[in-house]
Amino acid sequence: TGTKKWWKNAVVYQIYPRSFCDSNGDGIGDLPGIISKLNYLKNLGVDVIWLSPVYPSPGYDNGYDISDYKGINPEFGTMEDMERLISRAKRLGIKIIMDLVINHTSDEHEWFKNALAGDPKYRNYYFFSDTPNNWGSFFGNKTWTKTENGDYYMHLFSEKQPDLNWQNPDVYDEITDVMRFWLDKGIAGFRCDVINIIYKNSIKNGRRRLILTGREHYLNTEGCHELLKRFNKDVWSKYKTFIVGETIFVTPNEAKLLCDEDRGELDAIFFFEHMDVDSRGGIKWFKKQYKPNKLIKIIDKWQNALEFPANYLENHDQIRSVNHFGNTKEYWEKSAKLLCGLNLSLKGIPFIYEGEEIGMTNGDFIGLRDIKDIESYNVNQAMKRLLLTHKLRRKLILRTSRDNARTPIQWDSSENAGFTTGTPWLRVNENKSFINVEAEQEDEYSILNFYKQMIEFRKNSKAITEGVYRRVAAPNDVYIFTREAKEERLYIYCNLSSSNRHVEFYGDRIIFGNYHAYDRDNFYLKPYEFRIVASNI
Ligand code: TEU
Ligand code: CA
Repeated sequence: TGTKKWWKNAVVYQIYPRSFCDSNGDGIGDLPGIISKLNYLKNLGVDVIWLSPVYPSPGYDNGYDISDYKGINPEFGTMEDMERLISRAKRLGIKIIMDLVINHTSDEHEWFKNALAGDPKYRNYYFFSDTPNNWGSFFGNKTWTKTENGDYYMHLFSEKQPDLNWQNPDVYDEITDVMRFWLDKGIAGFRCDVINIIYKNSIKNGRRRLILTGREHYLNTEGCHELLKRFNKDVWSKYKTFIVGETIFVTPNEAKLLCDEDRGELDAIFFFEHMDVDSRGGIKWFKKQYKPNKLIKIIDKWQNALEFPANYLENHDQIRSVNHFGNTKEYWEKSAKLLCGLNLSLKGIPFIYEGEEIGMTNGDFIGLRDIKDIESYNVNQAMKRLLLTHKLRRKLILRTSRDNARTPIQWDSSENAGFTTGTPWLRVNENKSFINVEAEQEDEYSILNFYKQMIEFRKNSKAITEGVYRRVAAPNDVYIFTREAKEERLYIYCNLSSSNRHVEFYGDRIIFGNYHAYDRDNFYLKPYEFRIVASNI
């Protein structure tokens, strides 16, 4: 359908620069560190890098609070480093998409400073009011902060992230100019941060809710769809871009309006429903038991809903997938490979988060002092106000904090896992002793080598890159689906449980899997077994 887009067969790898690789010993990952690992990524089979923000920022939300959209945070390097990264990656056939955070800026951005100084032009870039509304925030803190002038400004995230007023045409001009600035440097597109909440219809009070009072005024508004159509018409369509939107709280129907091809808005979207499969009442800090059957139902629903979903099982905001949906004990290796196989067999574009390819797990934090994330800090404050004990807050936060996915990448088993020669900004997990790139490169049966083989398999399979998706069956905790193109039909088996599961046998010959011996007669899947079976059409 439509012109074959270069990104349709791509495998995307997300880099959270702060935690990827430090080249100058200050304990913070940086651009030269990323450049030093481009061959590693090429070797893995990566086509596109999604680079989390590297713009100047006070780092309150680790770069998702931008103070200059056209610069590079000196902590990560220089503009020359960025240009070198783009050109070196290009030479290796790797494209880069950058993180576009345009729902809000940092409160240290020039625009906000001018607004605080009373400049009316810049005050209208944001939301100021003498009387705050009753809206809730994403980080559990207040949504309005008082200025020295006695009025208030609105921020759906932290108080250092004031929301931009997208009803203001000046904001449109500023940000589309930013987009062109980076696209002209050879960037291949953007991952758009919380893109479906940027247009607020009004800042009137909302209906009181448990989660995000006021969201009816800004979630998936018509104004947002109009902006996306204009971004596409005025900017993105003039370059061969790939645009993926981070869209929170979307239903399949709302998501279709954001990314179906004929809409002329986004190319793909990240939905969240599977991330919240074990969230009690939609709040990830209060977990309920994870049930594989529920995960299967959710993934199947989204596979049927969207023409081209963005598939992911973890990112810099979520806990590690092997903790979330796999097993970190006796089935650590098997379950990490199963999750790889599942993610890379689905219809759509697969995203791999840095460290996922070696089976990195949640952090091994000792106490709340080890946690750096502003979201965790604010949630801890909110829990204190709710009189939760330290012991309970420690448990709830350590197991869910976004820092679980932000521990330094484990390149080898040396003191700081080869991430830095200095003091790492966040605690390195002790399991770097056996979970690290170097060890896994040497082990033919490692998770890393399974990722390489699965990415290679996927690239050579028309059924997976272009085929039709159809769920075949979902016996208890097992997900069986087909991917079918003209010349190839594959049956994909995923046993998402830690026990043997008898299943109906379909297909003719096993061509890929995460176990080596198969029990031919009484057919069953072993714990966390992943299996691809080809069928003669
Ligand atoms: O995240 C959007 C968001 O709502 C996150 O807070 C996420 O949903 C939650 O932490 C876990 O479910 C984006 C960025 O990915 C995140 O890193 C930023 O903190 C946030 O926006 C503000 O820019
Ligand atoms: Ca550094």
